[in-house]
Amino acid sequence: MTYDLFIGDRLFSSWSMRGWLMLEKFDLPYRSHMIGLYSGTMAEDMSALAPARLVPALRLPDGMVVGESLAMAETLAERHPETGLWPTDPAARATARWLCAEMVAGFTALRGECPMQLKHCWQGFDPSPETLADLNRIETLWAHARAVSGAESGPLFGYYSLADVFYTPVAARIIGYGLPVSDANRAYCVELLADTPVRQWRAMGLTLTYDPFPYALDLPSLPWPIGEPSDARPVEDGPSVNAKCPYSGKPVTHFLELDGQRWGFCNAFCRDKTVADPGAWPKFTAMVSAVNDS
Ligand SMILES: N[C@@H](CCC(=O)N[C@@H](CS)C(=O)NCC(=O)O)C(=O)O
Repeated sequence: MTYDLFIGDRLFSSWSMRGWLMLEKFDLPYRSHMIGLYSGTMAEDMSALAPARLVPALRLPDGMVVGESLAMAETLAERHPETGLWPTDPAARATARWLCAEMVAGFTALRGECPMQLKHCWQGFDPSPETLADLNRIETLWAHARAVSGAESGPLFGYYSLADVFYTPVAARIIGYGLPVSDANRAYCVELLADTPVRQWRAMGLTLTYDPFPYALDLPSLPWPIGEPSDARPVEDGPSVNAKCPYSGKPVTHFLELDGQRWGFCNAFCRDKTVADPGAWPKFTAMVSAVNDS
């Protein structure tokens, strides 16, 4: 049983990120398929999924297609009640549904003014009063969720649920545009973004380069605040310390250099996602530690 998930460019497609987290965070089996959001091929790429026309879209193992993130979430929760996609407590579950529905329907100023991008932390961004009102509303909803669940920090309902999935791209906007929220809510945002799957999503997004960069601002930017600074860089040749790719076990063909050592991978994508954030990949870090700590 495997789901097919259709997504757009990872650095920018906030809804795709939600769709992916629904599967990845809850250990549901899936294959990802990229749709050309910026390449001009979107309509053609989506044609087999009609009438779905936006990403994400989900194809169920029986071939049925579901569009719209909230419908995907409900479908997965119904099919996998054991996974805890929604909180188990009825009051928490109702509140989580409310937060997700309001995310889908609302915050148009924030969404329009601060498109999700996972590369820059813009400095000196000046949000409009409408965006500040959206942020205020989001903080009110998060406080309400915590009052219902009793969770003072961490996931909104005490353990990771669809509510955290739906607000992860909001966290990326708060951090990426330096938007004003309470210290506690900033810490929650950083925690969401520091989660290994989110780091992996971002690292995969960084394998693509954009010229011009979508949604660029004429502002200085700081490095993304999550993940260790690393001097990893792609290199043309080996030999590498390892003969087999840490991800697939296949012979290595693509190489990176990190801290004076060369490491190999079986394709450019896996090499480049590792260059983007080496610490986000447990199979890579375990391989490096096994060699260097022995
Ligand atoms: N309401 C939809 C929104 C999906 C959406 O807007 N996706 C964007 C990418 S983040 C998209 O497909 N944009 C392409 C377009 O508008 O043509 C959902 O909840 O899934």
